[in-house]
Amino acid sequence: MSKVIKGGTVCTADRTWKADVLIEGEVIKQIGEDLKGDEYIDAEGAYVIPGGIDPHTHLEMPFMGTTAAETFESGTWAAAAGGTTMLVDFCLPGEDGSIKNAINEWHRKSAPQICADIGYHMAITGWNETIFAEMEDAVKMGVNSFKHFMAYKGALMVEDDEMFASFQRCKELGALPMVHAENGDVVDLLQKEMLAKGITGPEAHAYSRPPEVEGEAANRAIMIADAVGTPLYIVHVSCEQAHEAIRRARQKGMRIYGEPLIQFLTLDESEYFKGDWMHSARRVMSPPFRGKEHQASLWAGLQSGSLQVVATDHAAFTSEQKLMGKDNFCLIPNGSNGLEERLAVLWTEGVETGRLTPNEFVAATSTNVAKILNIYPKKGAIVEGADADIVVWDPKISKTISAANHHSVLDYNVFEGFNVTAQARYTLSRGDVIWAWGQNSQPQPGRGRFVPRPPFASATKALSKWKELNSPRQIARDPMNIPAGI
Ligand code: DUC
Ligand code: ZN
Ligand code: ZN
Ligand code: ZN
Repeated sequence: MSKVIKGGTVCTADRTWKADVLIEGEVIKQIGEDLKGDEYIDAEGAYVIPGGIDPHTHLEMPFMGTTAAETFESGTWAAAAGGTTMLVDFCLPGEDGSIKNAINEWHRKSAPQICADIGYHMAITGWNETIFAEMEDAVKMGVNSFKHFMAYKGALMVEDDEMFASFQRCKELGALPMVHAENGDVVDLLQKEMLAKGITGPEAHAYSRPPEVEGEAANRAIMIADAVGTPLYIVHVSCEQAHEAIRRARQKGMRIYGEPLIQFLTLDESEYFKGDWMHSARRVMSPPFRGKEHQASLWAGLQSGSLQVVATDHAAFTSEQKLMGKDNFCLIPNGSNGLEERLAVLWTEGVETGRLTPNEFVAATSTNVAKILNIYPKKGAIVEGADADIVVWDPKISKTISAANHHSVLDYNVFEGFNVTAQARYTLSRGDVIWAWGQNSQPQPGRGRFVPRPPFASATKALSKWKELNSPRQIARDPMNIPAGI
């Protein structure tokens, strides 16, 4: 059975043109004019874009004494309703510390539930010989990115020497290191200071995680990556200080990637100072929302390319779960929603305002993610042979975001009341329509698949330009790169 997406305007990361898209089975067969098929999907008046890929989610994640409420089913279903056809979720090692077991556990939980495709990143939360060895197994299992928490002291945080060693291992394996950049020691100290002063509410969350602690950690991680000679992906970039570090490193030739969140682009720190405990607690995430000047910096980064993708860090905790921290802000489970809202909010606040072109929107929500995470052009592209993960994106459907009609299991929505001006008319996952606006679509758990991501080919010159010019002895440390005569 073939299908034709008919009469739309195909919009990819690099161009926009009127064309039909013919799908056969799970893949795109042809793109052209007046294509014929067994079935037709109406795209008149709409854009035809690659399905969104959210590079950063936490579904059913055990965290801070509880477990994220969004399930693999509800999360992937909410994603589909919002035009996202794949997400990349973070695996956390369990009590035994095994990476391999964690991946198998994620498969066990996710496989029967997922309505859309999924990939994994792996968290490195300690360092020993087993982890070193199992990182290779993880890569063989299709997980080629490893996240390091520089915060959450006493729980998930890794030390600098552990991070250095793990980055070296990533380089060896062709895997991408990632960091949660916040100085965990300083955060820990500031949290204690707040509590000692009797400031126990969610506003103290913002006070205890100022932009400087993020900027410091981003700089440190970048320098460690440069010492190793590896690319680095910095998750949830929220502020100018971290963005500035990324810009500077990129200018020197380093492959540093930065991921702002849709929440950071559109919600600011005033959310913590409304004098409404629950309102603020629902918006507690790390890093926290920032001032408007930081938002301007993030938008500028997306425009200029110094920041490449927009994610959600979707980690959904119910109001009841948030109450765990009612007497102590340090115990409020960190996380907020965005999986369903990411595309519509970015379109409304980015494209409708003229900050981003539709092509830049596609790059940030899909294509750049696929490229950086090494699944392009199977995902993130509208080209012949690619998976038919496609969204018929209708810029004329407006709606008001509300917990009353979202698909998340959350009892609130941090974007409550936002008016968005575009929606997914249809969402296709590998050729099947899994969501149709206004047509009472139902989730199809178990339909989604795990997408293995292969290791990267290493660049022959992974070191920064600056290092090449100024530090021959440092280059000599890399056995692959010993200049003659040194
Ligand atoms: N930050 C959050 O807000 N939630 C989950 C993990 C993280 O780093
Ligand atoms: Zn994080
Ligand atoms: Zn409120
Ligand atoms: Zn996260």
